[in-house]
Amino acid sequence: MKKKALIFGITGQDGSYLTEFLLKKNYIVHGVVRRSSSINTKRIDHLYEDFFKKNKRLYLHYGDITDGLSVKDIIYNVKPNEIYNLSAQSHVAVSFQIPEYTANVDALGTLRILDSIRSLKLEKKIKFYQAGTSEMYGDVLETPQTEKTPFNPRSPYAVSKVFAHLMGKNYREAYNIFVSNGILFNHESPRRGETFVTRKITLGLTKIKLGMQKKLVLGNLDAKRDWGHAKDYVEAQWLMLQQKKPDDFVIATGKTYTVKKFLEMVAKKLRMKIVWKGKGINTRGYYKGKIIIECNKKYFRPSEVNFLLGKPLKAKKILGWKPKTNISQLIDEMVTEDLKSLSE
Ligand code: NAP
Ligand code: G4F
Repeated sequence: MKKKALIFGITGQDGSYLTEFLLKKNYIVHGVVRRSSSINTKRIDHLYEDFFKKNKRLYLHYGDITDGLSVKDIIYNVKPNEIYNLSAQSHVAVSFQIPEYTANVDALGTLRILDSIRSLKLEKKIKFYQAGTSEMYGDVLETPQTEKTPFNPRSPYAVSKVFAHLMGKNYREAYNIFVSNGILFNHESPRRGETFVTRKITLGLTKIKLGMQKKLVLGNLDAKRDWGHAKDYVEAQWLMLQQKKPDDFVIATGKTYTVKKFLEMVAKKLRMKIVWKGKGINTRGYYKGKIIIECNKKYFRPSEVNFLLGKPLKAKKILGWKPKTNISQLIDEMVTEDLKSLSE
């Protein structure tokens, strides 16, 4: 019997890589797509199978994590072996503008899945993965961050994810449900949303190089992040559900860079020499004598997470996982794909 997986958030960056990964492992994959006025399946269109095809391996269902009825109904009808909850309002800065919605999706959404598993009495059948985040460490209380580092969240997004993480742990202890929480540090790819800083930089600098854009306006260039490749990180999500016992795991590269350094590495790949002037919000980046990088307070957060650095030792020991892609390979791939899509 083929294993069945159900992915909430299948249309997102991670959802698309996880779907590819599971199909290669011979799973039948079901995914939840939310209704929108325009088509939002771009990242999985290459995997789409005709509705009427026989022996299909990918099934899409309309649903929404804020709608408890659809969540329960889909779980009841699919009865998967594994559920991956990747759905989220995942933009930290946006979570300050729509905090109630963010909590509804990211915190209560997780509870809706957990309680559906419980009330449908599927505790023994389903293993559940919850997409937790390094943002939960917030204003970090220890470096590097491990599974034992206390959480100190700094945004409505991160507070909601702490709720989801703890609720997962509670359902594991109270109802014996197999719940594994990932604590994933930033992971990027050519499929990364265009308003996250790495993609904003690769796309922005590529457009500037091609003469399609004049300036790139950013926020805090001094923040440090531990950046990996999404393709590597979905493998860790799967590995967590292949264990005998549920547990929580930090997934990271163990290396951290400033946003400014990331930008410099992208510029180098594009053979652009940037000359910096000024500091903090007054930082300016010049290319061929013209200002191409500026900072604006619009892109600063009311409370920032200045520094993140993960230690994925437990994942290495128990899951046998380690990152395959370094930051230079990640940047190469992102820039190459942006150059390709902009030249088409
Ligand atoms: P993403 O690209 O923003 O994808 C989020 C997914 O959630 C999309 O499929 C989105 O659908 C879906 N979604 C949003 N609201 C929903 C709702 N109300 N009902 C159902 N689905 C909804 O995020 P990602 O980068 O793939 O990340 C996957 C998960 O890992 C998220 O939970 C994120 O918070 C978490 N995480 C990400 C990182 C990272 O660095 N990427 C690190 C740690 C944790 P649409 O396509 O329709 O918008
Ligand atoms: O790319 P970012 O928006 O990612 P952030 O806030 O770290 O969150 C991402 O990673 C988390 C894991 O740690 C996920 F849980 C979350 O869902 C998301 O995927 O910002 C990275 C850093 C921040 O310090 C931000 O202030 O870049 C800084 N930054 C500077 N200028 C900017 C910009 N961020 C964005 N989005 N846009 C800018 O113009």
